[in-house]
Order: sequence, then structure tokens, then C-alpha cells
Amino acid sequence: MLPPSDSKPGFATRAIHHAYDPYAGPGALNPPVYLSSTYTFPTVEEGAARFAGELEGFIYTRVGNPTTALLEARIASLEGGEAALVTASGMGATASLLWTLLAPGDELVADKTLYGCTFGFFNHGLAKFGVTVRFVDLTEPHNLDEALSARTKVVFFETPANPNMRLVDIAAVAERAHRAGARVVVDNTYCTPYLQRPLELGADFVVHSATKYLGGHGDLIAGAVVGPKAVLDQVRFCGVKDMTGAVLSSQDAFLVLRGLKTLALRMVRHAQNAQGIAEYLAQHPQVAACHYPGLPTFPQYALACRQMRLPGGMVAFELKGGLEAGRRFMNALRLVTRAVSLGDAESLAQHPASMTHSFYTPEERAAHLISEGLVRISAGLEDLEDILEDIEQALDWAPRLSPAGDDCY
Ligand code: 4LM
Repeated sequence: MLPPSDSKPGFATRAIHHAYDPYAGPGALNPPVYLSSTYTFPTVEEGAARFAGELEGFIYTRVGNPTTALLEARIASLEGGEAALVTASGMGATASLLWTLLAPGDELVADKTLYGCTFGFFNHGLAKFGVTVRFVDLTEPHNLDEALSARTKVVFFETPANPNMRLVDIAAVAERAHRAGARVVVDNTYCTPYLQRPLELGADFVVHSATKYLGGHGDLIAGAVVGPKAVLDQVRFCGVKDMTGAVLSSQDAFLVLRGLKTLALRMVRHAQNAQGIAEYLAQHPQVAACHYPGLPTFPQYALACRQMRLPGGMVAFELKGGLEAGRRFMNALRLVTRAVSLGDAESLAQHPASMTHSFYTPEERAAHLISEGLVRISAGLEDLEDILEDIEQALDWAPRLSPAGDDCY
């Protein structure tokens, strides 16, 4: 246990120590992984009291487990939230929260650019059950005013947005949404609480794909919701328990706890590498546009400096040769790995129009500001010189390769 102190320990300290006493029980440095689906009741009366919420205690892992509870306490502390709930995936987090907050007849306002499956959930899932979804360009907060109505219950956005890196001013949007009585949900996956804390800027809830930077090693799928305890209890006992069943296993919770220990260190290195990649791409004659919040030429650079501790590990760019050139570039990569997902130790490259955002029609992609030629790089933790050498050779070769990667000459 940390020695008693009046001042709150720093971010990295809490990411390693918060809510676990290594001197308790057998004195294990690492927390135990509780592999138990169910929990015993000393008496039938105690079981009834736990079910009624009158007594603290575990019942069944679908509603709580000591290992996932520790992860929840840690994530809540890092995001500065009252409580957290961990889920089986990032999609499980968003779905469990929104199935709890929304009812038929309600309206949801979302930013124009979202991770592809979140768009699919809103556009197909929620819409099918009577929720009206309005997609608005929230990079201009005043656009929200026209979209809000007395029925708007939730405003949802990512910042930076996946995959085109547009930023949303969290404080400005939260203020406008609250005036209209709507709650604000921010998907903080790209930043993690080390780089950006939406709750401190006025958001009501944060959701995460913990699959990404929080886990950090590409070996698990997990999600989290952070917000007020009373609402998260409803999400736990309704959204997860009865509706999605998106329960995180305790073994994966342990891996996320392990990942969190190095989160602060990793985010600095991811951002350093992304900055180097973005600067290299921005000056390359074959690159038409490079989108990275750490470039002074980035249109929302001032907002990035205000809202984010560092500009993050994700870079998006477009080649002058458009879609074909993008595909050729990707096929020529040797170290940077062709894969979706992000936030891993390995640098990853993907083409949203044919991968994460391929479920959109081309018209939907255009309407949601995702260009066909956009390439996304998740900067890994390798040596920057090696990443740049690979990008350089891929850009050199790209004009000479067929889309399948065979040498044309
Ligand atoms: C990807 N992303 O982009 P689970 N929120 C954001 C995301 O990027 C993702 C999710 C939620 C990618 C996955 C293949 C901003 C996922 C969904 O995959 O359900 O943990 O997270 O490459």
C-alpha cells in the first residue's frame, strides 16, 4: 500500500499501485487473477442482501470479479472519474453504455468521423431500434446547436477521430450539449488518460477500446466506460448483465493491468515516433497531406496544444497518387506491419477505405470525411530510424510496384 499522504500520487504511480496492497494476504507483488465464475454466500440471507445491493460482495463474474474490479478502480483513477466498468471489447463498452442511456424515440448526435464499427452500431443498430442518429461536423462546436433537440440524450465523439485525426473541442461541445440537457460521451481510445482527460474538460462519460494503448501489446480485446457510479451501476446491472453480456475475463483484465504499468512511458515513445514519422511524411514530395496534431501546419494545432498533453501516436496521410499509390506503399512496407488495430509495440499500417471503414459505401465515406487514399499509421515503439528507413523505401518503391506487391520491372 502507498504510504499515507495528503497529495494524490502522480499518474505513473497510480497506474502501477492504485488500489492494490502487495503486503496483504500472501504478499504477492502482482494481484491474483480470480478464475471464478461464481461466489459463495455464507448464508441465504447474505446472498439475498448482495442481490438487493444492500451488502457489498461478489455474486457472479458477469456483474463483477475482484481482478476486473481492481482494473476498474485503476482506470477510474487515471481518467479522474468516480467509477469505471470494464467490458469484453471497446464495442462492448460503447454498446453497453448507449443501450443503457438511450430508449426508442431518443436522439443521438455524433461527430461525422468515427471508428467504422461504432458508425455501424449507430447507423444500423441504434437506428433499427428507434433511436434517431444525427451526424454533425463537431470540429465546429456551434454546428451542434442546430442538431440538438429536446430529445437529444447523448452527444458522442472521438478526438482525435479515427482515422482522419480531426479534433473536437471537448469543453466547448460539452458546454453546448449540457445547456440542452444532453450527456457527452468521449471515446478516448486514441489518447488514453495520459494524454487527454475528457471528464476534467466537462464530458460525462469516457469510453475506451482497452485493446489498444491501455493493453498496449496486441494480445487482448477489452473495453472500459468511466463516469458517475450511479449510472455505471445501471450499465453494469442492465447494459452488461442483461443486454450485451460483454464481460471481460479476469485473465484479460490482468493483462490490461500489466499494460497500464508502462502506459505513461509508452505514450511518450509512441508520440515521439509519430512526430518523427509525421515530420518526415509532411516534407516528402509524394505526400499530398499529412494529418498529425503535432505539426504546426495542422489546422487544429492550437486546440491540440490546449487539450492534449502530447499529440499522440497516430498519423494519417494521403499520397499524391491517391488510392493506388496508398495500396502500393502499404504492400512495399517491410517493418511497419500491415494490420488494423493500434497502440501496439509494433508499428502498424492500414488503409481505412479497404479495412476499418470498408463497411461504408463510398458515398458514406465521402460524407463522413474519410478519403479513399488515406493511409493510417499507428507508430510503434521501435527505433524511429528503422521506421523511417522502411517508410522511405516503401515510398521509393510505391510508384514501381503493382497493387499486389510484385515488382513491375
Ligand atoms: C481500428 N479500432 O481502428 P474493440 N473506439 C475506437 C477504435 O479505434 C476501436 C474501437 C472503439 C480498430 C479496430 C480494428 C476509437 C477499434 C472498438 O476493437 O471493440 O476493442 O474497440 O483498427
